[in-house]
Amino acid sequence: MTKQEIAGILDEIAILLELKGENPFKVRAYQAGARVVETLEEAELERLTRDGELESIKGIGEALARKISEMRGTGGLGFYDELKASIPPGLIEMLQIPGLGPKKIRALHDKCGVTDIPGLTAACQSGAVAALDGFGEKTQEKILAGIRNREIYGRRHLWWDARPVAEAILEGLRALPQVRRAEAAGSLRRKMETIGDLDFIVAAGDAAPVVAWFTSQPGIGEVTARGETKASVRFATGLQADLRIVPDEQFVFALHHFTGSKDHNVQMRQRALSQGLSLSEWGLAPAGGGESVKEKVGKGGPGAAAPTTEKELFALLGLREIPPELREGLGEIEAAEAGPLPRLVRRGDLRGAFHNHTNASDGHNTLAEMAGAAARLGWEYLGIADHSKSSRQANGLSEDRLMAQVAAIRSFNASGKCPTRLFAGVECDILADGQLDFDDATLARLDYAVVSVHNAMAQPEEVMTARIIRAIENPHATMLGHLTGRLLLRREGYKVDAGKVIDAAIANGVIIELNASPQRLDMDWRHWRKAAERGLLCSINPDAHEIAGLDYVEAGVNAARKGWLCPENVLNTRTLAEVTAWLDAKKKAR
Ligand code: DGT
Ligand code: CA
Ligand code: CA
Ligand code: ZN
Repeated sequence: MTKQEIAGILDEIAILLELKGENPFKVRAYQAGARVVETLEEAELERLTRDGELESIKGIGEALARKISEMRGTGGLGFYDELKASIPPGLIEMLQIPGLGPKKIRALHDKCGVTDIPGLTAACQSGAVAALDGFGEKTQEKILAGIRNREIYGRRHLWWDARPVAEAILEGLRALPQVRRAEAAGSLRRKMETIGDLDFIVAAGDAAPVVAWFTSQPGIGEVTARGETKASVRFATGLQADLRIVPDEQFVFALHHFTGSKDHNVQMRQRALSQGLSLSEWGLAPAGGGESVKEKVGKGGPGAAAPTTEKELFALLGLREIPPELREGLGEIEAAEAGPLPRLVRRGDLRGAFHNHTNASDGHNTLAEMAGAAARLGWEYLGIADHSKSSRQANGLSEDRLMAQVAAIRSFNASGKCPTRLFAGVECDILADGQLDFDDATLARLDYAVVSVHNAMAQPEEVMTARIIRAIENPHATMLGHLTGRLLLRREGYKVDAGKVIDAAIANGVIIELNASPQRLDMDWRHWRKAAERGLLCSINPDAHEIAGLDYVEAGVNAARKGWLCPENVLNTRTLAEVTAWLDAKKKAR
């Protein structure tokens, strides 16, 4: 365990002891111990532990010394585990409620019998908390508000929603005269589908004005931390943001470190160590010796070749540059050692998109409006895929209405009004038994069909898997829509065996879509690398229900890049002629 981790556990022990109503002196001893450990250098802590001399330090007694040695030696602490297990987990969770400390929680437990947050909510609503000594109406209100906020603050945020917030901050930071470089790091930069908090790294000569600017932005609900070179804020939406300001020469190291992921960082540090180097957020320096990396930085040795870009940083460790999207500790370092990484798909590679709705079903724009928007994006083609009749909640099309739309599309193309060519398709429901919502004769009149599950989502995994595979085996199925039907941060997907569905899609020459709607991003990027290697073709589908929805392809491209997809893995990077030929070949194979 690092000294920070040890200090963290000691602090937590103090809180848990307080929660149990232990002697305040004992509580304070752990808090003091945590402060002492924090101020030690790692190497110093190492030596003291090894030589059994921890007790020689003021503030660390025999019992504490034994516990620190145990944590250092085993990476755990039996005492802590037992302590934690002896307290109802609901009480520990209550610590997250703003304004509720261990003493108050203890009183609520002893006098109201509260053991968890739902119980506390009920006690507040009944007025029992207000009646307690030392609580009152005001405190009761504050606790209820804290419980509500905890739910909002604890939430993650869609990348799509966090991005504009981050861009505005970044723009503002870069405009400050003190700021030399500024970047967003963390999961936002890695293009994760959801974001815990924003992380900004800034190189600036004078940090104070940068901190002052950052903590006074509109929309900030609370400044949760403010230091000389860092600050944290929480916006009214619950989204939080961390700022770190570093000297120029540390910028690239801080940017790399705080971009993460943690797994990627751990592997990078191991790689550095195997080359006799120590990599950290501060720099790259020779490993070993008593100095901390922070002290060694810039003192010569291999690390003296100070990189100013991540490309140079990777090169110092014998690696090609790794795009942030791939930094998940999933084999990217091995790949970057072996040679250049694949040329990942980019938004500019897309020449059209297939899964789009119009106001014929549940979309908001007309065929012509959608086509016009696609033309403005420079797209060569746009596939229309409105819902089929069983999706009544989405105003799904009957055979007649679908055929009327096909006729409208054919005449729109023939009119020459629009440079973007429309394809006539459908998002056809996969019925509960795996049959499609339209018969063969109807489907045969279309250019393609996206097949999707929209009902009977609670089927057991085996049933759902067989159902979807049956649909994939239908010769009229061109691509499978949203594999799991998940809605990020809102609804789990239905249970389905992705591996078996991928096998079936490859065997039948069926595409699986990467639904690019920012709250879907389904099939998940974690499946794509292996699936594409085995020959699965992807289509990045915006599932647009209005003109603005076409832009969702950007979120889809993010996920595709995280899945190591290259242009050749994605159908809608192909030209109109290539796509037409592909669809024709698929029809002929029936
Ligand atoms: P998030 O905010 O939950 O969406 O995910 P991240 O990846 O943005 O995580 P965050 O904000 O906690 O930290 C930003 C980066 O800083 C993280 O990706 C890697 C680095 N980092 C943070 N804590 C640690 C740590 O304990 N060890 C290592 N190796 N890196 C860390
Ligand atoms: Ca973050
Ligand atoms: Ca953070
Ligand atoms: Zn759908």
